[in-house]
Amino acid sequence: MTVNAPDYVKNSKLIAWVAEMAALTQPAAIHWCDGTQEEYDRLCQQLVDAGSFKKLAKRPGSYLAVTDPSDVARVEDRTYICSQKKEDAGPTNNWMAPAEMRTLLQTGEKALFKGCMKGRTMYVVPFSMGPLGSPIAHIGVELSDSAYVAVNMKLMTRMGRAVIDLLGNDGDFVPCMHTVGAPLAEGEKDTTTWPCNPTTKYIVHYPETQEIWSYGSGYGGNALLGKKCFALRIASTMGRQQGWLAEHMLILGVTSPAGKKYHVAAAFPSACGKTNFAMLIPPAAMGGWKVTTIGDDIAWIKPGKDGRLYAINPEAGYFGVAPGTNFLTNPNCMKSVEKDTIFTNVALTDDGDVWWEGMDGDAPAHAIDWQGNDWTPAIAKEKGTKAAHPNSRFTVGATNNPALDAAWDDATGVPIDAFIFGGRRSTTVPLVTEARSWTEGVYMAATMGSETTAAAFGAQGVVRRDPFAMLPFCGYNMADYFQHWLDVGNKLQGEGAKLPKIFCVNWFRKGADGKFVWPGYGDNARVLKWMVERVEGTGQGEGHFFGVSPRYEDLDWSGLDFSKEQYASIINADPDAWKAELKLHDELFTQLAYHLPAELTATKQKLEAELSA
Ligand code: SAT
Ligand code: MN
Repeated sequence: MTVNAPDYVKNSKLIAWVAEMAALTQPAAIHWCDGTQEEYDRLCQQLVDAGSFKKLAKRPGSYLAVTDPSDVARVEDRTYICSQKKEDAGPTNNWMAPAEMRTLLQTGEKALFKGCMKGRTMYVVPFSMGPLGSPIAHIGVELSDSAYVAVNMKLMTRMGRAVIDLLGNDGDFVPCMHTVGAPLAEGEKDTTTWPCNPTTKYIVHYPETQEIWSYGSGYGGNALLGKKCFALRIASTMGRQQGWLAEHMLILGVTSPAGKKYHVAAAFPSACGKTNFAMLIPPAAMGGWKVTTIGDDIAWIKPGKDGRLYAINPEAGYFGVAPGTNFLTNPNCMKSVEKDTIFTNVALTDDGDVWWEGMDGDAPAHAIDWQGNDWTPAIAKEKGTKAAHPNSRFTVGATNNPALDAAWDDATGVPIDAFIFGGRRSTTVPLVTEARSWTEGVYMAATMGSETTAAAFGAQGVVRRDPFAMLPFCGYNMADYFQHWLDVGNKLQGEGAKLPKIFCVNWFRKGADGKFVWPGYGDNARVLKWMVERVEGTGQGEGHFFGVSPRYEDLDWSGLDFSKEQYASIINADPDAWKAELKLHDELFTQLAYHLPAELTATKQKLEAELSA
């Protein structure tokens, strides 16, 4: 079939690839996305007509999509790193030999991608991860048979004709193949509102050839391939080769009352509050601190000529968790989603608005839950059904965010002053600790643990090691990734650069009553302020075996009633608990023994010695 490329497409590699993929997948039509608002509106209307989107009367330009119950989160057990050598994927990734995977997906007699788009339109979605033309940015092209993917990519990335123009005749791009894996028979009309393959899913990465192949899911990180697949798994391997970092980090700007501005990048596992932290509003009583958002999920960080690390947000929108978001936990987010937002798997109210557990005010008397059933508070009480899926999401462009940083789209990025690593731990890990060195900071990040959440399929609430919050997202051997972090630091230090400080935080300690002790959200600004003071060299703290933590008197308590006893219960590092914790680090290190940096084992021995002293 002819690929129907518009006149402005001059890149022969792109045209040839689209032709090859069309021959493989056999779509009924090909649509080249130009990224215009007009196109976005048309595709959304098409999704409304098909019954896949509901237009929301209460939120201008906004829609609700509900998925197949089998397709609500990332599928880590179906996610593969297909490097030539198994050890290059490492023990924490699923691996299959590239040739074997290609047989399964492309070349075998029953290859899944053969004819997988029959009866559907193939969307050609050109996108830039990062500001157009930025030296830190990279380009991808996603081919997808999902209009939901096309419109989400418009909100989440810089998408459309400008990217094609940037590619020119011979520019390079990362090819991203996606199908919902639900071909239609000759003459069959699609009757499903969420096409996907409920039984077969593959999220596949070939790091050596920098390709992504995703089959069977239409949801989030499985299908919006610029996000976790490209910006983390593929980009982490690019970064390793080229000396930069692709991280699961938000980026924020923090400005002191004196007008001094700092930049922080922070890693937390999925659904642990990165979006809330990136948009936080410091308590007014603290006297004029301000936080602005550069990104809420992913950071690409490259060393600049001055030896500092510069970060961009490769994305252009937020794909955030809805439940628990309200005017207390994240007012900027609530304002962001008032219009021009796509909601997925939240509940629909009778007056044409959305609702989720933890929204402000009373629950609606009646709603339609994410599975399409009647929902009332009484039904919820009786059957325990949630109106919104715990991993329900909103997709919204960054420009809707009232706290958007003025430099969020700057091609040079912002210089990073501090890295933060945080997990969800009800015990053991103190509110905040500063690492005494880059190596100890890397150790902290490498051994981070977190209680699992609904963002991935599987049991929730169990502690798993999640090094750098990258466990599901590192495109190569995790031990080599630790070495890469050490190498980046050592190289810059060797060149005389001042490295960002590294902090470890835990907002999630619980008291004997099972409730969170730390108020979190806006009050996290108190911890942020201490970090800034540490960067400036004015902040005080107390050293312990693990690093430096603030004493009660070192934090700004203006406007918050939080006792010394409460504070003691979340800042303490209990030696017995830590002896047990270090045993868990052993398990991780045993798993990652192949290529594990000797610097990290040495750091562990040093910590053990200090703990026993
Ligand atoms: O599904 S996504 O990967 O986009 C969201 C997340 O898990 O962080
Ligand atoms: Mn994430």
